[in-house]
Amino acid sequence: MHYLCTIPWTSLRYYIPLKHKIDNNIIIFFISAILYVSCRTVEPPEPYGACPSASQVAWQRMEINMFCHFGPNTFTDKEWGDGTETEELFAPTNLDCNQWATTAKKAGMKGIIVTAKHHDGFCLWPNPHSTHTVVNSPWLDGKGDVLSLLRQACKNNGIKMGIYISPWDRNAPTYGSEAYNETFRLTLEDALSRYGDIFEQWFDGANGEGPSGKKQKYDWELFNNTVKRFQPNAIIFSDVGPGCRWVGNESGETGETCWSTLNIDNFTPGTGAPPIDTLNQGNRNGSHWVPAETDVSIRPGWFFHPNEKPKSVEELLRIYYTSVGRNSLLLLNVPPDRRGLIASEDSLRLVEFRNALDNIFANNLANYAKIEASNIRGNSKEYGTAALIDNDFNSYWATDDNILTPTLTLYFDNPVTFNRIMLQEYIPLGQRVERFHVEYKDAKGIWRTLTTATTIGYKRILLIPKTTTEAIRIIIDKSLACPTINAIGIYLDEWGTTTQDTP
Ligand code: FUL
Repeated sequence: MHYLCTIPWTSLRYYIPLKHKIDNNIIIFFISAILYVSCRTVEPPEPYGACPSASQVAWQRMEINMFCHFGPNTFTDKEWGDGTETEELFAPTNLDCNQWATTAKKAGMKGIIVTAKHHDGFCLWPNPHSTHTVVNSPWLDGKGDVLSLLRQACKNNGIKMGIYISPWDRNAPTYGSEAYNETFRLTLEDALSRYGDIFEQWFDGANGEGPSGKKQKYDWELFNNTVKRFQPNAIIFSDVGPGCRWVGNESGETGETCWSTLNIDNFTPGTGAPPIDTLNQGNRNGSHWVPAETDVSIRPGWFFHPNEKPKSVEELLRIYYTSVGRNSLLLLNVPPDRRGLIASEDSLRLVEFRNALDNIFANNLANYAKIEASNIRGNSKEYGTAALIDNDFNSYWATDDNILTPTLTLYFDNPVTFNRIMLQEYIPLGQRVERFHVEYKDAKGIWRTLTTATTIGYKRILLIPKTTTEAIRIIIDKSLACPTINAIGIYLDEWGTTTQDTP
């Protein structure tokens, strides 16, 4: 809350007729009048529509996390096991979760989600509700526990831990009957109660046949309630959340329009999910806050295959722009190999990727601009344009409630050359901007349109041709409520993803 206390105390006496003896009542009258006019409270904007929980905001701010697909498929060179694989197969020679966590940390990732149980049913931890687990493997004489090692490694490196547990189980004898839902609940309960805080529970919507040849009717309410009971702050991933949603593809492509809100009533993960396009773009004014998570692998497969190669830095940058840069969290899969280590090719690639990101975003040209807004909420400094470049997530530029199409103009003393524009909405108050465009002043001083775009959300990065100018303006063309923007960035990416220059 901001008070416009600009009372000229020292000069107050000049407002009072000097030839009169100063009467206390006159002073009180003047002070009250000035206080009334000057000390108006500028209220923050009301939240708009479905808004994120504190855990969802913290989750979104993680931006890039690591996915680790690891299990029997790593040893059979397959993507899906059929559940008949012997436990003997699981024999990593040098498993080191610390290496996973340090790699994630060097890559600037904030969390790791491991496939504690994939569709083949094998459990990477000693789950007492199954015999198809590490206990019956030769690894560490059956005394190993990947979740426990990962927990420790994450703790050592300040990384959060999440787990993928597939409801589809091609090994569980009860799969396809009501009894399986209870077995799955106990499995979840075990994994979620033994290893401390879990930031994300990943539910795969896949639902095929089990050993009996039958499919399972999943009790999603039971599964979600179990997560909520043991890990109340965990973000539950599924096609329809409730914590975050699948983005609808595995190629790293979030919709250019991407609302974090989604209508989820009467939908379920898997075949009962909304259409792929809806998952990709969300619903404008959707009933719940269910932001998009973009899961994609650094290699062609999810599991490690010796003949596959990791993606190039250019491909990873493209994925960054089409995921984080489109209001989504990037969950990048980096599969450990048969030793139980992330291959050096992959870890090197991740470090190169991180260096590229750090270089691109090191110099925010907006810091050198004079930024003017067509409207500032209550003319208050608190909601002024300084908030756009102060690196404080909780401060933001906002307009008066009735101003839905404001303009921000950035003036530079010397021309700047750039090809990326980054904007962030203050999502604790909801997602508001529906459409905007960007203009630049050409050498003749004429404003020209550079690009048009739709949603912003937590983060939007626009890729534009390389442009040199002394002024840029961002014009919000449509907003569901007064815009609340907490950051602006103007950058030059020399990696060459956009080479064309603006004439
Ligand atoms: C899919 C699974 O079938 C794949 O094996 C992989 O785990 C991917 C992340 O989700 O639904």
